[in-house]
Amino acid sequence: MKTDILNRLKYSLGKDAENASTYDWRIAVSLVLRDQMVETWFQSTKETYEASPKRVYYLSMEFLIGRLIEDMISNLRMEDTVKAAIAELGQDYNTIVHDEPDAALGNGGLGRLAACFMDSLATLGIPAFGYGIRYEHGLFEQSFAQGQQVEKPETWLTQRHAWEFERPEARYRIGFGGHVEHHEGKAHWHPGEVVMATAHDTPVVGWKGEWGNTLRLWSAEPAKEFDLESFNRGDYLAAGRSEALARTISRVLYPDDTTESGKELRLKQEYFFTAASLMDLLRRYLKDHDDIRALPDYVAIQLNDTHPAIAGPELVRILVDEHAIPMDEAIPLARKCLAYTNHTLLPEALERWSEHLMGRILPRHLEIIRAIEHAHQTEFPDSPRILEHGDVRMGELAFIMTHKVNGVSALHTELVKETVFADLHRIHPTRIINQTNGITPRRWLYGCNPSLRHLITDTIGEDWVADLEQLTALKSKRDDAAFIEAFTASKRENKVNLSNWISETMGVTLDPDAMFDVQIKRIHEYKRQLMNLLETVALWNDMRDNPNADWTPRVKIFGGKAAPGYFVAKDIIRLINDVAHVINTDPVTDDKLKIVYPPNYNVTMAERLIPAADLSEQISTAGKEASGTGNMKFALNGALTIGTLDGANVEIRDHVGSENFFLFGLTAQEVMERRTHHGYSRAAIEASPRLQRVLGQIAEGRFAPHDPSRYHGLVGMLYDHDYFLVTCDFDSYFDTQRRADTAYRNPANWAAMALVNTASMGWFSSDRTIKGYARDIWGAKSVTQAKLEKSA
Ligand code: 26V
Repeated sequence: MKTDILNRLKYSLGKDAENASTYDWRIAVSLVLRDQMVETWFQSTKETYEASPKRVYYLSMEFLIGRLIEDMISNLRMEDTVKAAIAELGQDYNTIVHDEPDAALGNGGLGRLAACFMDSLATLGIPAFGYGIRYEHGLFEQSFAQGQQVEKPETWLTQRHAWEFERPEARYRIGFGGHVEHHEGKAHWHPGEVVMATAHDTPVVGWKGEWGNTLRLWSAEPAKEFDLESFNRGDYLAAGRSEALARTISRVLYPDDTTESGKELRLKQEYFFTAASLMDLLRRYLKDHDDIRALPDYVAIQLNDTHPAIAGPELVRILVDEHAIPMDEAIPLARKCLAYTNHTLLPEALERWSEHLMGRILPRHLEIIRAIEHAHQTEFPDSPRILEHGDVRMGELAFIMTHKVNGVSALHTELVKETVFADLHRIHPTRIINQTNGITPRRWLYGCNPSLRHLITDTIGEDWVADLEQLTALKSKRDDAAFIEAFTASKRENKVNLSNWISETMGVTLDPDAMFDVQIKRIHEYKRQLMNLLETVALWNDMRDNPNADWTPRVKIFGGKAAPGYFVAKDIIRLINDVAHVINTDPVTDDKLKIVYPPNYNVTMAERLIPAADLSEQISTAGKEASGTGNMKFALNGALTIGTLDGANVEIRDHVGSENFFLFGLTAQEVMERRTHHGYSRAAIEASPRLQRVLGQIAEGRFAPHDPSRYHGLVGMLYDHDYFLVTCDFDSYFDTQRRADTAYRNPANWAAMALVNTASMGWFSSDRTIKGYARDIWGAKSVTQAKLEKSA
């Protein structure tokens, strides 16, 4: 290993050990690890060609993978070797590992789910490709200036990306615009603009390095590199213009996960990566099959939300225009290959494109969408329409063009059936199914929580890493005082580590024995960070009223970004920081209450915070959070949840037991009902003196003395249009928090409850989720499993 690293340093980076920087060392180590993966990767490709199984293609606009180096080291089981080599080379392992920038190619849950799925597909030995976009700039970097969010472009690619292989041979022409000609019943699309999609492959190797799949990300390049004619004329700007325009397509990840709509560039990104992915998978298919009609037997394409929903019309276009398959046959053939996952019910996040824009950017596709609409209306005259009020509705298009539609938690799937797709569900009653989300135990326990990992492995062996249900064996330790003590010590170690990091980076001193209460996720009104903050102020008031009472010390930790154009979310961020400033400098509550909000929450920060949490905040307005996956990560790492009956919280509570979960708040049904009451929020505020007091303080400028009207808008909103029912759930939330305080005062009992959480979370492994997709949607098999069965 040492020699390999030094060789890489010398021959790939042109450096010797004396002059190497941390960056050089990190790239050298990464390249050595990448070499190790390549063997598995080639072997998997070879076995896939031999077995000719069905392949899975996961199309996603986002893959929020974070850092890869530790994943690689642990999946390859090389921790000891790598650590020893680095130490012998006189370097520091942690410094090297922490030098890697996060690959932040996603906004939140949807992108992180795609990353967990890639890990599980590889661990299960299912032949699969992830297809997405190689954004030059991932999700923006967040900092705070006087408490307000400031966004800076993210620049992970200014450094070399050690894990990828550029594939200059995998290049496709992607057309936009232009016009369509019809002669003799055939359509000919003549695009007005062409860009090239070039592939960059990152190997994804599963647990124990037994199988490797590919994450193939497309970057956009000009079709003709450079306009020499303009250059020679001396028009240097024109010479570079078309190049710049083409590259714009993969330049930046859209940072808005709900309200961004109607943006031409976004539509181009969607078509760009979808079309390139389909061309690529069809080329692979046609290399060893000649019957295009057998495509569904070999290809399963999963659409991660509607972002790649243009895959339906695009596949039909290829079948009809390039393979001369009649339209009425092409539509069901395409449908058999495609499936769609819905990740949100928020109306503002349901994609729609104006017909006008669609016709301008993708004229042939608009014709095909009309044909799809016509065919569906003919068969089901009372079907809802894809084309409505001059818009193309991507949800309806995705539903109609796929053979399975899934929700991401039991509750969410029922709501999908009852709300967004109620009419389509009546027409196609077996199309909608549930696949509750999951998380990879490799990153979210083995990798991020070494102290707990060791304790578990010492107790039940190591097979849990690829078979998480084995954690149930830990339930019997609930009454084993020595084990509970070790479990508590592991949590405390993680809390001390986090406290050290907070003190170094933010200068705030935390008491590791206080309850660490964590809410980390995108800032959204429906996720109700505001309710958490109001409860914090109410608790502070009570503490100040009665400073000598026996309080349970708390640290409230927030993390998350707001979309740059989401002004209410940005006000909430500012208020958290303003309140933190006042509370953290109050001598009366100094040893009882602290608020910390480290900036730039990302995957790496989640890996630090989750293992150190005692209490997990999952407090969305019931019916709004499709699933949540952070909720699973916390419970797996031994935090108790305070939460509503929303998304996967419902199933987590079923698994861990209601006595080990702090439930509060209105149900999804009650939420819908409450909204019909006139003046519900004013009534709730009037009924709660505690809430009234807090809102009064905020409105008066208690937390912004030099700008007292700063939060009038926010407070006014709670009085008059509290759409997410913060006011209605406030009292029950506050009371439940006090129940958590009381429980925390009995540490052994708290630890036993936390242990039951860890021990009960096996079902939430993304390995279980992927097995469900493979069985119920894709009809795909594990090649490694088949090999095992054959040799048995
Ligand atoms: C929508 C849009 C709209 C157009 C602009 C860019 C953009 C980017 C992302 C989205 C989709 C947001 C939906 C989403 O992230 N849903 C989350 O999915 C998680 C995985 O299933 C789930 O756990 C969360 O509850 C759900 O909010």
